Amino acid sequence: MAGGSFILPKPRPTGPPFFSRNQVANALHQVAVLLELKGANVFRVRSYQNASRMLGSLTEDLGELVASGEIFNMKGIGKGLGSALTQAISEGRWPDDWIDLHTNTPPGLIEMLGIPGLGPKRIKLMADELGVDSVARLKEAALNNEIAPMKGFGAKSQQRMLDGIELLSRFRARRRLDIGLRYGEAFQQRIAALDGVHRATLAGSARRRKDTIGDLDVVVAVDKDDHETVANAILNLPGIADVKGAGDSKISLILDTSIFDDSFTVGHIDSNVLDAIGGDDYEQLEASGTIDAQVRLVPKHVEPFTLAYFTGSKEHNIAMRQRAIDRGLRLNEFGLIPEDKAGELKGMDAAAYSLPAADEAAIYAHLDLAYVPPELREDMGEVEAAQNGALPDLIKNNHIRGALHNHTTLSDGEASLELMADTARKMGWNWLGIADHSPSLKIANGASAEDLLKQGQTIKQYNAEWANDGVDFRLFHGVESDILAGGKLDHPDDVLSQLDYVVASVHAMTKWRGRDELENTEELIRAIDHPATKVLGHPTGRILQGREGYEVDLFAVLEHMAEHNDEGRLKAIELNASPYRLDLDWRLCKHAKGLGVPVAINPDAHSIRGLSDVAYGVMTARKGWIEPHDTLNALSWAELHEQMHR
Ligand code: DGT
Ligand code: CA
Ligand code: ZN
Repeated sequence: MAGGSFILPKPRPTGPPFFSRNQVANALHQVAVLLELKGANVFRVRSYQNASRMLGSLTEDLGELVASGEIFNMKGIGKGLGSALTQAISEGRWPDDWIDLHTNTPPGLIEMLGIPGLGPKRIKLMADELGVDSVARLKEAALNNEIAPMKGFGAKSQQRMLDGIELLSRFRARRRLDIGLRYGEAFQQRIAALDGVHRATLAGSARRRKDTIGDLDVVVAVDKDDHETVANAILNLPGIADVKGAGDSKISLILDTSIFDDSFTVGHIDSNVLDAIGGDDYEQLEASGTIDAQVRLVPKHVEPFTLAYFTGSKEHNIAMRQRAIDRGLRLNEFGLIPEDKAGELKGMDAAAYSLPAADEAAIYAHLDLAYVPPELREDMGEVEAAQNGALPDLIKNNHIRGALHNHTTLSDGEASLELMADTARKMGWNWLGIADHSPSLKIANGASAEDLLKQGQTIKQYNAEWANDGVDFRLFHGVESDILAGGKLDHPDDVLSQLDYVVASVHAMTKWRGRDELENTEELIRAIDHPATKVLGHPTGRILQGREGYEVDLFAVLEHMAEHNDEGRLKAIELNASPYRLDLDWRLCKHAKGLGVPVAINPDAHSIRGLSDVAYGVMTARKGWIEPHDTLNALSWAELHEQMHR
């Protein structure tokens, strides 16, 4: 079911049709759920559910069906529903009883619907029998063991509710970068397309490519005369679930998934990642999710200052403001203003005396700094580097020539070796590394030594054919070896020596999370020391918004890897590019770079679509000051081959 919080969407300003098919299907679904919460007749509930489902899979145009009256002949749409939909679509008004249902349902019950795996029936039961009417009350009741004894509930389902509450609160607080960007870019594009908008830019942590996003910040350049019309148009965009505050220059909103043109899906998720983020409930959690957004409208000449300010980070801003103060200037979201001219004036009045800036680069230039890319604005030495001409020349997507950690149908991947190679070639890559799971990892269908070596033969054959045909593309043959007890790898040495490389990674998370940092660090180092190991895979095992990684002293690990590299043995640290991981953390990338440990940006692709996750790795690498020559990805296959077999 497509998402949406429990709010009836506002009509779009230009109708009919005033609502999209998705919005109507969603509204019907909400009504069904609210009716069920109220304890309404099951047949009534079902008729709304059926209508919602029917609309969800409708191929005809809903607006036309309504206009022609054809809607009344659709299966499952009676006279009542037909009139309700006609009124909504052609007049932009939801039926009064739907609105009443939304207004009269206690907000605490609606909040409980957000708990993964908890449906209206059981919420009603708990409300009736225990007086549980909010998530907070539910948590209290579960902790007091009041839920388990209820008929049809039990200890297991009580625990699951507690887990769900924990998941929900984490999920509410911040969202992963991929999801935040999906909302942010959709919202930015809708605003940019409005009449009167010169420019709309996604700012804040999304622009800085942090691994998780609190809320979205959008800065919009609009002529003063157009502020009001643009502000109104923004309030009427699809996907706005609620308005928290609205003025001419600042709007605070809640967005939901109806902002997307297509219905919201999360795609394939690697099974052990999925476990950590809510399992089968995850998609529902995401589809009914929301994200807060702040929009700032400013005149064109002020916009660079506003954009710089709301891009942050707060720490970077403070460092910049201090630099301005040292030069007798006041830096804020309105301008860069000489103190002697501004005097007692404040805000926009003072900004009338601002030094001019056509773009952000001009602001940096006024402060004798080179332009600092948004990803670096974390007060991690970027201001000093910008002063000394020492900013890194950051890696970009088009520097990526290949990646080493990818799966095929030999283990738990969805695509064949051939299809993965073909896709990589079509992406313009120069090489691709295949590293399927090793035998111990049964849940990921780890491949036997025999099958692995057979895969190696196929790879040799392909490579020979390409060499023959003058095709500048090669496959590398590796394995993602589970790190076993004592830091051992998962194949005998005579198997490993036939491969190009090993990505050594930890998967027995329960065991590793139950041990202390010292033991984990020692075992990791032992696995790294194996001559076949070329890459340390997802170095902490963290799943963003899911679970913490195991304890490990990555500084010690990196220093140890640096010694190997100094002595000519390739030991790279993975930056797992899956947006669920982004592990190595960006903060440590800079450290790896400083030590001369190469970073391997790895999509950990389990499908052809998964290969493009490398883009999130590039974002994180940029945030970690990584330049092309700090990675394995920017090498040609010949260069990489040389480094691996040195
Ligand atoms: P988030 O939303 O938690 O993922 O992180 P940000 O960085 O987007 O932070 P947010 O949304 O609170 O504010 C957006 C930017 O506005 C922030 O990066 C820097 C700027 N800003 C907000 N509050 C302050 C402040 O008190 N002082 C300064 N100098 N800048 C601030
Ligand atoms: Ca923000
Ligand atoms: Zn993998």
